[in-house]
Parts: sequence; structure tokens; C-alpha cells
Amino acid sequence: MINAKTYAGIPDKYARLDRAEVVLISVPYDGTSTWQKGADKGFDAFLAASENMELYDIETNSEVYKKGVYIAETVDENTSAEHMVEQVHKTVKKYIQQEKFITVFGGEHSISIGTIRAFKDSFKNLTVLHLDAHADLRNEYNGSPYNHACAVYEASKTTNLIQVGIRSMDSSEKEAMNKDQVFFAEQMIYDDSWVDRAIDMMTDQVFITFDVDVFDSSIMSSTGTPEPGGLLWNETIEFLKKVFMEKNVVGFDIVELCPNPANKAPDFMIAKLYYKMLSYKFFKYDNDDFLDVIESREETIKRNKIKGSNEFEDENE
Ligand SMILES: [Mn+2]
Repeated sequence: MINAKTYAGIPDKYARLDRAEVVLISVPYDGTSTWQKGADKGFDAFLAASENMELYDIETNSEVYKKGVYIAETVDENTSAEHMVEQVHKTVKKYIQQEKFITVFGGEHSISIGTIRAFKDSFKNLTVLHLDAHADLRNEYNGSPYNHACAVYEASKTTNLIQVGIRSMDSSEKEAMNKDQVFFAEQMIYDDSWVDRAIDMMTDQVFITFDVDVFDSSIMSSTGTPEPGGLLWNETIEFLKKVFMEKNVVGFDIVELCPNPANKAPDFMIAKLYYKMLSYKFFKYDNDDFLDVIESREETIKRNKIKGSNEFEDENE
């Protein structure tokens, strides 16, 4: 058993705080989850999968780990959800002040309350992009505002919250929901204009909170409450790529990975998701022309689509 693990097994020189541009904070909190437990094991499964992943990204032709990824001290406060949130807030803020690119790994979704608070304190006009099967807009649940079911209630009051992939909620959540900024999974299936509409609603500085259950339960069963009717890999990645290229993503978190030792594919998918997001983040700064490349590719796709479906054009308008 190696004690001092580095992210994805990268060489020590890329894993030191002084030279790493990325900080990875683990918050293995699982105190308020209501059904399947195990989100506290998510980070270890993510790390193990990351070690078995190729570190060259074909699409961006890059090896983003060379920017350096430092694994911070674990936030293991679990005397109460409220104390955990405070500790996350403090820790995230500390690294934001060191001008690192902060990534946080859960744990269940309540950890995001502290993370979003820290980003909100530090970045003006913050957009929170929330990918999730669940609305998470209860102002309290089981007597606490720090429950996973309340993960973005505070963000709905303090930031420009945009919700994507939602397909499960309680009717009481309608009140806090800004319907104009919610993209329900049912609608997304039939109309891919949501990608551009969602991006148009974002301010320049975006924090992404990614609940892995936004993925369809066929590819993501390793989570507390897997939901059918969700996003698949490619459409998710295409969307995220556009967000990273067009906006200044200031940080992100990934939550609710609840590993199943008998099926490591979901762990591996999340390891890839994390690495893809980092690859996009840093590729943007190293390559001014990337947007042009994406746009010209999209033009081609659009042209082909129109060519093939002329007679139905009216239906698409
Ligand atoms: Mn969820």
C-alpha cells in the first residue's frame, strides 16, 4: 500500500503544491444520503481508476497532468453537515487565494454548498452550472439546510444558477426553481438547442457542480439514486467542451460517485470525465484557435443535417 499517492500516479514533480496549477480536494462526506450509502468511497475508486487511465488526451493532443495536480489535505470533518460545509468553504477559499484551479471530489452533494460559497465570495457574477438528475432545491430536508437534497438551494439565491439534466424533483421545489434556466432531460432529448441556450444564459465566470447521476443509469449505476432517462457520454462531453471553450470555468466539483467493486466501468468513466474537464480547461489557454476548430466542425455537421432533412425543415424551425 503506497501512502503518499499522487493523482493518477503522476511523478512527484507534477504533484507538488508549489508547481501544481490544479488542486484536488477530497471531501468523503456521506452523512445525509438517504438511500444507497458509499459516496465516501468515491474518491478512492476515482483515484484507483485514474491510475489506470492513459494520460495523453487524443482530442486536445495534450498531457494536462503536466500542469501539475496537487492532492490537498482531505476534508474529513463529519461531526455535522454544517461543520463539514464550513470546513469545505474554508479549505476551498484557501486554495482559491493561492490562485490555483480548484477541483473538489465528493462525497455526496451537500459538500457543494461550502464549495459554491467559496467561489461566490471570490468571483463576481458567478454562474453555477448544475448537472444533475435531481433539482436539489429544497430549502431544508430532514430538518437541515445542509442535506444533499438542498445542494443548490443557496446557489439559487446567490448565483446565476443553470440546471441541466433534471428529471426528478418534489413539487415543493418548484417555488425555488427558475424554470427559464432549467433544462429538463425530457426536453433535451428532442431538441439539442439547449446547448447553446444554456451557454447564452451564463455569465463569463462559471463554476460547474457535476452530480454523476446526471448520466443515464445505464452507464452510471454507481451512485446513490440512479435515474433513467439521463445523459450519455458523448453529449455530455460535447456540452462541457463548449462551456470550457466559451466561458471562464473557474472551478468544478464532481459528487455522488458511490463505487460498486463488481463494476469499475462507472469509476473509470468519472476518472475520464475529470481528466477531460482539466484537458479542456488548459487547452483553451494554450490554443487560441480551438474555438474556430469547433465552430467549423459544427458548421459541417449542421450543413450535412440540413442537406439530409430538407423536406422536414419546417418542423425544425
Ligand atoms: Mn442527484
